[in-house]
Amino acid sequence: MGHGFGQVVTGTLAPSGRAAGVSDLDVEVLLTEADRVALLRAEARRGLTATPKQLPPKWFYDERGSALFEAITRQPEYYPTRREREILQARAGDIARTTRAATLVELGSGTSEKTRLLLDALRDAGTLRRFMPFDVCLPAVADAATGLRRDYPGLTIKAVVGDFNEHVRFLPRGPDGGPLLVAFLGSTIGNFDEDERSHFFAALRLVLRPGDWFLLGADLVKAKRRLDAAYNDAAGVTIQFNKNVLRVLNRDLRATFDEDLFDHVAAYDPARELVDIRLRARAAHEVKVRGLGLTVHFAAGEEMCTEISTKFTRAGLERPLRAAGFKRAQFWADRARDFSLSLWRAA
Ligand code: AVJ
Repeated sequence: MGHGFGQVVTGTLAPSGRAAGVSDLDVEVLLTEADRVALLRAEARRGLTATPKQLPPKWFYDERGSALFEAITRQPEYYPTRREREILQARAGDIARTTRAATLVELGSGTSEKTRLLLDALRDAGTLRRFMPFDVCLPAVADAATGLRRDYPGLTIKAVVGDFNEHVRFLPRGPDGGPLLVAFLGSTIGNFDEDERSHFFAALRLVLRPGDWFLLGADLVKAKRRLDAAYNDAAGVTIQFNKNVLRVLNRDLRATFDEDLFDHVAAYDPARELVDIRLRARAAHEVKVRGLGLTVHFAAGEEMCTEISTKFTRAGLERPLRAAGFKRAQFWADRARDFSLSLWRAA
């Protein structure tokens, strides 16, 4: 991508901070609200004028989108969250004893619910001093930080607002020493294509120092019928989540998308080992994106890609990590071998 954002604003959010209840929160803003809208504009313009049309998945996650994703994780068909929690429950103690991390960074932290398993284990090991939730959405990091501050009184919390695709390289390291553990959970890595994945691992590796750690949650290749079910839940929550990106464009770019003119389409492609998630136009129509001065034509049946969710084999996952200079310490799966958690050392 390579947009020139990244004006760094450090400090304590005043009570006028735009998320409620975040006064006194130590926040480093790598992506300001103005940057966020500029990035959305650039990415929406590029994606809506491309053939085929596409939109990056990060724009699902306004407050409503984040809540819809949380609801997805509770659907019976959506196994990844439960499987990853199972592994974390079994291994958090190992992770804490192996890494002896002083700082835990969580990329794409969302509600940080599973992170508590790591925080508890690191606290019990007696090494943890600092937690840094890192997310594109200020309200999401602020909520996470506020809840954790109550429950972990001895912990220093520094929230970071950024786009981890762009901003991992600006991750504030601090002078305080002690190993850093960067956690990237939930198989968010599956949203990246091959190039983005290699670029991300390389950028992350440059931030880490020898003795630092990377913990990666990644979903594994499995039967198509289970993957198709996981991304087409019977309650229809995934439909709403997918269409939420249209609401975000309507609100932030003054667009005129009509959700009812699109169908949710999600299917596992075994050849590419990914779930391809799209919105398909039910009828030919035009959408105005006033914020971009753009009119976008959709043909009947035209599909716009809104997300890929890559599924991994162990070898396919490990190759680009090794290429980026990581050394594997552990590779764990749940009992059903549905999901993986792997621990990597910067070397
Ligand atoms: C948050 C990217 C891991 O790919 O499974 C869930 C998002 N999309 N259902 C995934 C998602 C549709 C999720 N990630």
